[in-house]
Amino acid sequence: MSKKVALITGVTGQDGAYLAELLLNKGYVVHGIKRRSSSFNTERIDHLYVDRHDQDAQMFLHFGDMTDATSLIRVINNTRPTEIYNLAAQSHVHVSFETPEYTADSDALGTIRLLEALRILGMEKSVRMYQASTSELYGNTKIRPQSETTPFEPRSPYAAAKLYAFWIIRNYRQAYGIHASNGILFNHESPVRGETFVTRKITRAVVAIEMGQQESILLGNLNASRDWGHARDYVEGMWRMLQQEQPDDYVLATGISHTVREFVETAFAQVDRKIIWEGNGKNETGRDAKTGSTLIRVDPEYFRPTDVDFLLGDASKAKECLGWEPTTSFEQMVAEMVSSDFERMRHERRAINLPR
Ligand code: NDP
Ligand code: GDR
Repeated sequence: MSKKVALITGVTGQDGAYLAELLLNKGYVVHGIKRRSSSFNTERIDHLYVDRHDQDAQMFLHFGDMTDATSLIRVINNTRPTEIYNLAAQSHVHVSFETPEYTADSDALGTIRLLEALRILGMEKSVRMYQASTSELYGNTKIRPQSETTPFEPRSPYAAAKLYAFWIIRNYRQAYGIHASNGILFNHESPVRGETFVTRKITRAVVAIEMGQQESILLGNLNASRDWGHARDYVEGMWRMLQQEQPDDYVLATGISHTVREFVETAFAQVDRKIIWEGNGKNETGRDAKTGSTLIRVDPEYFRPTDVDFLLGDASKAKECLGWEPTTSFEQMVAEMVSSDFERMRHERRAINLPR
């Protein structure tokens, strides 16, 4: 039997790295699209990559960009995938308020460029496609928990762009019979989560404070609540969606929501620090219960023009149809992230030979 061939856009990102590893372990040939950058951007997948001249090479990288249709057509034509995972996106919600047009270009129009590339190449009946949709689509809906039938209320340029992508996937499924599925994924994190998302920002800060390299951390909305899972579990769900006979849309979530404040408390608990909160809103601070030193400060800079207050997912459909369930608890995930950041920072210290 010939090998399955996957193409991953956004292969250099958190999910791209976990998914590439999963697919390689399943025996796929994996092609990834990476964009040109002035500094190295393949750190998350370097451990998976072997030189393409090597006989054992199963993973290949290609330059391309979601804003450049010609590059997408060329890569798809050259690689002839059987499955496409569209993970590439300007994925930072706050940044999308600063770069709304670019966010729409890469996240919304990028998706239609991929779909059209399949039609242009006559591959719309032979490829299965996964679209990285998001719980941000629900915005501040009052319906809890949120499932596949909950109406969307996007509250950021990012969410509005992803809304277009969600619907164009559905439309092309209906209009042209493309096997394209939306995964409506709630927040998922890991040790390789981007450093500016709140979870990784916190776990890095816990370690930097503990190692005496930083005194405190500046954060925004501590009351926002998210349904946080582990990226390793969620990429398994993506793959399962494309193994179904029929394309469909599925929520992946843990069914438990925690505030940013609780994330902070759980992360500092890993180093035996208890936080005492004082003040409120934009004047709130968090102090170390033992030493009294201020570890958390709220900075209005990190508040968004509009934020999403509370997300809680209902993944019953994925459980029933895909047999998918999260395997990592919130506490396990936070512990893994803090411990990995410790390892990384110790290694960096050694590398630059700082005194201990
Ligand atoms: P990351 O931000 O870690 O990765 C995004 C990837 O997209 C990176 O490889 C990035 O490249 C690439 N990229 C960005 N813009 C372009 C472009 N114009 N052309 C080509 N590639 C581009 O995101 P995650 O891995 O966390 O998320 C994966 C996808 O899932 C995203 O679409 C995100 O919006 C969505 N999502 C994520 C959730 C989460 O909690 N993680 C939840 C729900 C949806 P580079 O490395 O060069 O920056
Ligand atoms: P989110 O993730 O917006 O949910 O999008 P992020 O970690 O950026 O924010 C979560 C919540 O924390 C609040 N917050 C802060 N956020 C950041 N980044 N930095 C801070 O200092 C800070 N302080 C408080 C935010 O206001 C927000 O309420 C992520 C991305 O991965 C999207 O691509 C994905 O679609 C959704 O998750 C599901």
